[in-house]
Amino acid sequence: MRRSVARSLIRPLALAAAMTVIPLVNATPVAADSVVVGGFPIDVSQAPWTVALSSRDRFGGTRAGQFCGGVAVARTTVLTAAHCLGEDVLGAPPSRMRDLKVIAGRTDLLSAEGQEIPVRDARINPGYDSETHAGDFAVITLAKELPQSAVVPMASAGDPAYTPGTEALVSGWGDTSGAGAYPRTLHAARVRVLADDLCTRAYPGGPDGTYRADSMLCAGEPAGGPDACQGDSGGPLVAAGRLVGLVSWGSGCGRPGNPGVYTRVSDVVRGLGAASGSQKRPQARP
Ligand code: 4AZ
Repeated sequence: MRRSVARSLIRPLALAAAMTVIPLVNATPVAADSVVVGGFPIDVSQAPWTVALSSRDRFGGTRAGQFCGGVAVARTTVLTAAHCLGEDVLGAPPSRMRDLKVIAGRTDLLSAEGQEIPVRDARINPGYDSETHAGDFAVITLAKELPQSAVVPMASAGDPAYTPGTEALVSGWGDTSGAGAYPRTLHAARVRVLADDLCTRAYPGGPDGTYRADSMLCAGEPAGGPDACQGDSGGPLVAAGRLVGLVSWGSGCGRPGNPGVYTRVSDVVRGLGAASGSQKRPQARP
């Protein structure tokens, strides 16, 4: 299996010292074998929870420093992928980044629409496994509130939105061609939640990662086509009005037999519940 874009683009923390690549710039292009990342342009008002993570210091200003996606789940809380905030990506821990920002309410990265909000705090899931990509989420706290209309609810375990066959929308500023065409404006693709089976078979383990049904979600079209791609990582997959996934990894983009793999949001909800529960009720259990 060829090296996945996710792994060639954004390496885990553990390998930080070995890698100095700058995401989006040195990325290995996805094979030119007629990959179609069949999305379409949208206005941010159609998916107002979609935000861009930005650092102009690190990634330059040509695309407003955009390097990953994110999603607003509360007025000051944004979720993204753990692999977006690795030291190999940022060149430093997120807490040391002086211009790490979340851009919200903006369709065209180079416009002045919406707002740029500094990151007050960023926590990478301590359980993130960079080998399998399990637990690929991080929680960002914003220095300023977003409007409530920009917030999307998270789908908990058992939510029917996770049922295979459910239509879902993935949005971001990532590669629209599979060959390194990064748009200035927000795009989306219509995909379907797929049976875990399909991803278990596509990703049984190996250099690309390992599909784990308890913490990952499989989505795309079985025949290939619409898919998330490089630069979309951390961004939202929304089904039935609720957040079910965060763009995480996959082998290439839009290829038949290689669906997109998303962080399963019910697993994030569980993780967040455990974290806040242990803070609030340290000795609550008898
Ligand atoms: C990436 O590198 C990436 N087609 C994101 C999603 C997918 C592949 C790669 C899924 O950010």
